[in-house]
This record gives sequence, C-alpha cells and structure tokens, in this order.
Amino acid sequence: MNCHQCQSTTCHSHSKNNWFTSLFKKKKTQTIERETTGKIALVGMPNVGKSVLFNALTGIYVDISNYPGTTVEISHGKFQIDNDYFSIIDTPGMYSLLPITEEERVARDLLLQDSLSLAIHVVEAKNLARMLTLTFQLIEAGFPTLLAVNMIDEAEKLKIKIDPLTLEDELGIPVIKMSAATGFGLDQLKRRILSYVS
Ligand SMILES: Nc1nc2c(ncn2[C@@H]2O[C@H](COP(=O)(O)OP(=O)(O)OP(=O)(O)O)[C@@H](O)[C@H]2O)c(=O)[nH]1
Ligand SMILES: [Mg+2]
Repeated sequence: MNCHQCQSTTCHSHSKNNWFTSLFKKKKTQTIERETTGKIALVGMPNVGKSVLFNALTGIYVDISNYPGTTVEISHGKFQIDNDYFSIIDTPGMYSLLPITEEERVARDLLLQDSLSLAIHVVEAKNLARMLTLTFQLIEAGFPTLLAVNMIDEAEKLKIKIDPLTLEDELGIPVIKMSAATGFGLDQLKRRILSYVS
C-alpha cells in the first residue's frame, strides 16, 4: 500500500502505524518518568546488609553497570510501594563521607547526585555506636536520611536492646529496626519511606 503522504511503497516515516507507535512510546516514557516518586540510595559501611536489603526491595528489577570511569559495579533497581514507584541505588561500602578508596568516592558521588529523595543509612545493630559516625556526617551534610538498624536478629541473640524511638529523638531522623535477611521490619521500612518521600 502507498503511503498516504509521500506515495512511496516503502515509506516508514509517514505511515499511520509509525505515527501511532511513536505517540504511544512517548506517552509510555512520560508515564514511567511521572510514576517514579523518588530516588533512594542505600549507604553504609561494608557488610552491613545493603545488597540483601536492595534485593529484598527490588526483586528482579535490577540493572548492574560500572560507575563511569571506574571498575566499581553499581546496582540500580526499582520497587513499588502501593501506587508509588521508587528508583534505588545500592552504593559500595563507605566508612566516611571523606573518601579514601575508589569505592568510597563512588558512594559519595552517588549521594551527591541531583534529586536524591532519601539516603537509607544501613547499620549493623550489634555495632551501632561505631556506625553512627557516618549517620552524623550524613545529617550534617544535609542528606535526607533514614536510619535502618539491620541484623536485629543477631543483636537480639546477644541480648542487645535497641530503642528506635529514643534514637529518633536524639538524631531527629526516622529510625527503624529490621532484618533484611528474614524480612523483619521491611513493611515498616516501606511505610516510613512513603511518609518521608511522597
Ligand atoms: N543475620 C543476618 N545477616 C544478614 C542480614 N542482612 C545481611 N546479612 C548478611 O550480611 C552479609 C553482608 O551482606 P551484604 O548485603 O552483602 O552487605 P553489603 O552492605 O552489601 O556489603 P558491601 O557490598 O561489601 O558494602 C551477608 O552474609 C548477608 O547474608 C540480617 O538482617 N541478618
Ligand atoms: Mg553490597
């Protein structure tokens, strides 16, 4: 069939189909952009459970790539809470906002990206005091921060008691207790993300 505009039999530019498809694609892209309510970064020292939490939140919606100019792998994902979609980055382990290693520099740079809605600082419950130094740094640097006290299962075995409400009062940020490995506290984390970000 000839194209109704240029009369060519091989035209791919003017066909109704192409016009309709491009309109549809545009709408779809706009919808995806509009649907993302916020951008979240998981930060914290190495081995605190950031990647286990990332996987628990995102499931299969993950994209792994090297941070530009480095060999450091970064996982990007998406997850849904009720009708809201969030993008999330799993940053490499960092001890301080003043980077020494390449991993720490990448983690710091990811935090400094525009439009970060929330930094979830993941800490290990049984080493909480040592890990709060980075929490203070994040708060002082002005990052919107939520403290996720992870591995609560291990702390409880050691009879270590953690009171999130006292911590919230002292730090002035949302604090939750959780275990990324068992799923304990995951629902509460999602509720706090929703009330913080949306
Ligand atoms: N008992 C227990 N173990 C956990 C929990 N969350 C994570 N782990 C374990 O902690 C170890 C480290 O977890 P990762 O998720 O790899 O830690 P990470 O923070 O991503 O570490 P880096 O990528 O090196 O910064 C793994 O062996 C996990 O299985 C938890 O809630 N409870
Ligand atoms: Mg990890």
